[in-house]
Amino acid sequence: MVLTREWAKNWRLNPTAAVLIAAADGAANPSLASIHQQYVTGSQLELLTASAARRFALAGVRPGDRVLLSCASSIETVLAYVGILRLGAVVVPANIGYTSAELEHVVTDSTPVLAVIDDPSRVSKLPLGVTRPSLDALPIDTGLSIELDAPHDAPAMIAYTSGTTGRPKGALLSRGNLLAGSQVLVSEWAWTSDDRLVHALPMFHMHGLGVGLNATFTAGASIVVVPRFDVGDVVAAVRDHEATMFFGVPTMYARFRDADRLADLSGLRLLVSGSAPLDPVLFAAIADEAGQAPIERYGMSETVMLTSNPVQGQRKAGSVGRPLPGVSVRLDDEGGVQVIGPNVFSGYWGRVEETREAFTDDGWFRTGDIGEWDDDGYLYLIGRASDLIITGGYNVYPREVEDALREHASVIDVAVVGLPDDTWGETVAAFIVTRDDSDIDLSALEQVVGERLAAYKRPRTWRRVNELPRNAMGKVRRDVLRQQERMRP
Ligand code: MLC
Repeated sequence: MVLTREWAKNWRLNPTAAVLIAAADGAANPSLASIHQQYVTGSQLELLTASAARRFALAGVRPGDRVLLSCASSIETVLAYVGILRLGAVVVPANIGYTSAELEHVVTDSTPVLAVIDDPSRVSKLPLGVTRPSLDALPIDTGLSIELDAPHDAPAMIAYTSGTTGRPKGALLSRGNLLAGSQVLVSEWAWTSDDRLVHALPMFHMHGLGVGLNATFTAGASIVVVPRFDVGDVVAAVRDHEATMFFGVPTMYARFRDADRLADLSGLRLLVSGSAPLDPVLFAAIADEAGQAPIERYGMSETVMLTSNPVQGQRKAGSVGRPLPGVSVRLDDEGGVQVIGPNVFSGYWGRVEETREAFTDDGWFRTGDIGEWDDDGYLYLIGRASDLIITGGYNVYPREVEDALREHASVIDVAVVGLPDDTWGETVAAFIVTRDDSDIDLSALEQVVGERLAAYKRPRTWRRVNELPRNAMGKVRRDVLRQQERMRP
């Protein structure tokens, strides 16, 4: 399916960097390259994504229909993603690490007509079936014309995010939201068609999709996709593809530090860190060894990106920077961060009540984060209104883990908290009160969470306690649990 270019034979391609994409159609710019020495130019990308859109259309997908996308990063994943959007259908990304139960929830809630998924056996009974990202099982492309002129407010993505109220809910983003989110980054980060981004992020969350892919296409730039993050593979991709940018979560930079490879990022024009707080000590190590301070920015599934440190000007450690142009950010009386702008989603799919609660009466979205400004207008995130844990850039809501644990008969009370960790930022810990003062049956509890929750949500620390510390209102004192853990010998 993907065409081979003659000149590509001379291109030094690291076998572990799977894909190079350039949306730009410059003669010198390849569009897609794979470990099999396959390249796609900008015009081929145009044809292949139109073909993907036509295949979806022939299979029966209509504009506005939801299509589940749950795939590892690859050429085919990118083509399918763009194909769904070109047809005017709605992408529903799902983490490939979700258990069957988590995937089932997303399917039941978003009612996709079709699933594009690495392992088709994981989803059943969709109206138009299930296909692999190669799309070979879909009808042959007949040249049917795809002329999409969808309005900006047409839905484009439903991004699932867990919450304080139990099961994950889908943030509904329009085409205009995604476009505004990527356009502003292209201008703020001075992205040009000469840029080449090493993309080692998952292609099922806002960081990898809304920032990595969308902004690259908006800029007409290139991507080297590393299908699974690995320090050596990223270094090789940077070197072999003369990359200019790398975006990562702090855990990725911590792994560079631990491997003593930060200096290998020094040739890049831009290093961006997001999805979790970047420890100022790690910030300083990157600045020292990679020769430039990383750009910290702030985003969410519901909003694409809100703020960023500047390309030109001071990049402050511990700050997520200033509001992006066109995006307004304010703090309420308790420091709660609120946002309004063309990037902000319209609500949660099918959840009227939760949508109403998420917005103020005058239309600002309550992010759930607590912030403060400095005198230069830089925002610092100093806390969270919810008990959200961020581990390796993934959000984990304690409520979801606690609910899973309560399913086990021996658990009579439980609190899940985040413990600080040098590599993961935070790790998940469970404090459990068991029936009859019995010891924890660890393998039984691990089985309970293993059946219900993706690996990143599962506790890594287990403690049996006689009772949970509570305040006068009966609310669990998670700070006390964290403090107790710090004091442990
Ligand atoms: C993997 N594991 C994790 C984990 N990732 N556990 C906790 N937290 C995580 N983030 C589990 C694995 O399943 C495995 O479990 C064990 O940890 C060791 O796995 P590993 O091989 O060492 O991990 P790896 O696969 O290398 O993944 C680490 C990672 C990955 C950092 C590359 O977590 C990652 O890609 N993170 C980025 C997440 C992201 O894109 N976030 C953006 C959200 S959008 P076991 O049981 O098998 O041993 C957003 C908005 C914004 O937040 O602003 O960007």
